[in-house]
Amino acid sequence: MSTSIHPARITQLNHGAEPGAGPVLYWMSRDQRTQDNWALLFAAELAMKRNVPLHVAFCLAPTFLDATIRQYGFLLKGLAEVETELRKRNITFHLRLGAPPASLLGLVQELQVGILVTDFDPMRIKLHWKKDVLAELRIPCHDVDAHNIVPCLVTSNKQEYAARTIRPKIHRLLDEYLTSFPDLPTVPNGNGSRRGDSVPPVDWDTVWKSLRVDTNVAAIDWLKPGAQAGAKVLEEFLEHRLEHYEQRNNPNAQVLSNLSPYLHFGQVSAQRVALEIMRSDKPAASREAFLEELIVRRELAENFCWYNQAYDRVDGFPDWARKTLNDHRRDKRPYRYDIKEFATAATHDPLWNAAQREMTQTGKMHGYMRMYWAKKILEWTPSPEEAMEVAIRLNDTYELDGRDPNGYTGIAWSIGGVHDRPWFERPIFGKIRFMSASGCARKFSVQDYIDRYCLDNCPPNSNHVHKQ
Ligand code: FAD
Ligand code: FO1
Repeated sequence: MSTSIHPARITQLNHGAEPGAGPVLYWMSRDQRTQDNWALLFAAELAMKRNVPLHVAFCLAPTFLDATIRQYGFLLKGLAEVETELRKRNITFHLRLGAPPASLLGLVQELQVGILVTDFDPMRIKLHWKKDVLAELRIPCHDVDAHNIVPCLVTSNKQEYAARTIRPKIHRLLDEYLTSFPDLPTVPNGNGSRRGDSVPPVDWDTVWKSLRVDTNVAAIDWLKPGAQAGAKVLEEFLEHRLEHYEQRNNPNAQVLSNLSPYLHFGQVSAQRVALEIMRSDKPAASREAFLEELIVRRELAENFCWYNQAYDRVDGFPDWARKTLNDHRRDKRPYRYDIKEFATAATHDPLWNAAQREMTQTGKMHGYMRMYWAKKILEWTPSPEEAMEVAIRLNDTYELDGRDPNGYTGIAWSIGGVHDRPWFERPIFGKIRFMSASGCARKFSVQDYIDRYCLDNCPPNSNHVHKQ
């Protein structure tokens, strides 16, 4: 099927099914944006070629892993913008309440959909949703990698050991895949099969009431949700912070992009960010350091989750790491905390507590601190299994960018040496890389960080701290 979208981004998930004469439906999930979205562009192209309408649907699950009202708020406000933008291009947006497959298959039936388009996502929950939908689907389904610059399935056909092994495979393909985007066209009505324009605008209040999530994790106000706000955060990063990005390992320096929530919800395209970074006149060293994280580290995380479905478990760790952690399973833990003590930043370590408070108060812990934070959870829990559970639970409850391949991979790197190598052996960690507060103090002012996030008994979730 010739298309202006690179064909290697597209994988037909079921074979043998003939396309129907009805409209094209893009089941939006990973990439919640109208601009720079290869899955949406492909669906629009299909609709125009077949002269049928284009519909877009988002199936809202009442719960999603450990998401709370904090993350659902960010997601829903972003979707409201998607609905408005799609309507301008004669594309109908459906918000379906309930997890797939039922919420999706009902719409496929109702609209007599002729072809289904989905967006690539390595997460287990998404693979299950797609498997259940495909079991009942009688029409073709095309999965499009709209999240990665080099499609995950193209970069490598196996789990990569480390950044150093995947980097050349990605760099070799950037010229072919890091291209600019066509604009999303207005899609004509087509030859009249069921139009969606009789679909009233989404009643977002009813949607909000349908949620069954924890409402105690307050929304944050220092980042505005949605594609337009995300584009502004990118602009402001390019202007004011990118040139200082070599200070990225100093949590007091506030030089990170703050793009991860927008990338996680797909409100901003990583490919768009990369194009803007390449175009920037800021120092090459800063731009390269940033692209290493945005492209190599992020797409390494996708590779890990896709090829290792135990990405959130100890048995997903490399053999050397599982062995060394087993050798030290019985080592005495100097401190032991349960998830409640961790969640309320009630440990003996003011630095760790500050990192936890940054996460609960702002919804976004600094990248450098996430490594220290996760490694101490390994040190202060009875087993690596419990450490994984606690780290993932807290990360996915409080982080705006949580419930993401980057998170499972970052936690597996910290606790289980994934993509890392063996270090000098020590109690509890074995050969897993160790980090200490004194090590942090050699890199940045620990006291400044503690003061910033750990004013005496500030109420949890208080927003007294505002990021820039
Ligand atoms: P910037 O430094 O501005 O980076 C820009 C983008 O590059 C990020 O948004 C991200 O897409 C990518 N990136 C940067 N660092 C990494 C990395 N180490 N691995 C993969 N991609 C990276 N990231 C999440 O998106 N969600 C998570 O839940 C998450 N949990 C983490 C837990 C632990 C224990 C660790 C060690 C890392 C985790 N990360 C997670 C990765 C990284 O810390 C964040 O992506 C980053 O701090 C987000 O802030 P930023 O966009 O301002 O970062
Ligand atoms: N994707 C969906 O298709 N439906 C949902 O209801 C949904 C809820 C949700 C809540 C929090 C969150 O962080 C992500 C959520 N996602 C949902 C998935 C998300 O859009 C991303 O695709 C994955 O989390 C990243 O791979």
